[in-house]
Amino acid sequence: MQKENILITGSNGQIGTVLSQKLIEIYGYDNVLTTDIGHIDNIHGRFEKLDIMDVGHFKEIIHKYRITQIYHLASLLSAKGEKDPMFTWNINLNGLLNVLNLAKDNNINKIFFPSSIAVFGETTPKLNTAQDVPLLPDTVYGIGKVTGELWCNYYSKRYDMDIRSLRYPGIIGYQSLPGGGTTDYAVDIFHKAVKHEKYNCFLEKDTMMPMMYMDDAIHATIMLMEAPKEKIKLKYGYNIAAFSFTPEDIYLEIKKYYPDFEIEYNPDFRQKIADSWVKSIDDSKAREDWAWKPEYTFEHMVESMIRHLRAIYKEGEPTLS
Ligand code: AKB
Repeated sequence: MQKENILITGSNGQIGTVLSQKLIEIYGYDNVLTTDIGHIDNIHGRFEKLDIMDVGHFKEIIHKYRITQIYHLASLLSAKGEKDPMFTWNINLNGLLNVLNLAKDNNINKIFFPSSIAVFGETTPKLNTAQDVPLLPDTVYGIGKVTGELWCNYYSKRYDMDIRSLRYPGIIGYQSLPGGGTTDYAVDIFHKAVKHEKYNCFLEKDTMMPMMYMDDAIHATIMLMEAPKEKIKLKYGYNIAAFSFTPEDIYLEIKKYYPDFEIEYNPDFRQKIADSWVKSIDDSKAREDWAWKPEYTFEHMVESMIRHLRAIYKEGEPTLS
């Protein structure tokens, strides 16, 4: 069996932090290289500073570490991306094209591209949204994900490359903090509750969005990447789903653990982004093709988040990415 050497871009991010540790656990410390634009202390793996726009340096690193697989997580998220659309487009789309071209020319045998529910938009049916639906996103992040999926599909077919992709819903985990997304509130709210502080929510109380616990998101990623190639029928982002809820739903569930917990709703520009996305997802294609199934229910996720964050805060203020 060929020895795999895995490179992760954006490994300091919300998903990257956790996925890196999982990949090290599976493939071993010496077979995983974490990379990001800067270093942070809570990555416990081999690390190289890497700007994905610096193709020359990127190529050197691929050769130096004999990289065979790339998990390309580096990108700006939906809310932050709106601050400078051209900059976001450059990093998110041209960054992906750098990865695809380097992979094509340097014997990379597998690539992971994270897509998102941000591909959906105004013309997409909002409930139980199927795999193949109209996509007309309102954010530059969403445009980058739709276009990114199309490029992945193109490179897979044109150059016979093994590129795999998931459309992540909002991800909730205790191990890391998200930054710059629209679904971030669903992580922030836990930190406030555990610290006995009031939460100021940037969305309306009845804004329903698809979400997933971090453990399930990592599990889905590993399942997809380890599935036999013939099982991967879609060369673009697979829908995956776990549960959907509103800020009021999660507030009321957390209140069961913290009866004095208070929330205030002050929607800002992120409300429009959330409204343009869908409310629930049909992930039957992923279930059929590679046997995807989430483990965590909404209630189980809330219990687990609170249990872990209580333990983390007992040690003092957490040093999360
Ligand atoms: C965001 O809110 O931008 C991300 C996403 C859903 O892709 N969490």
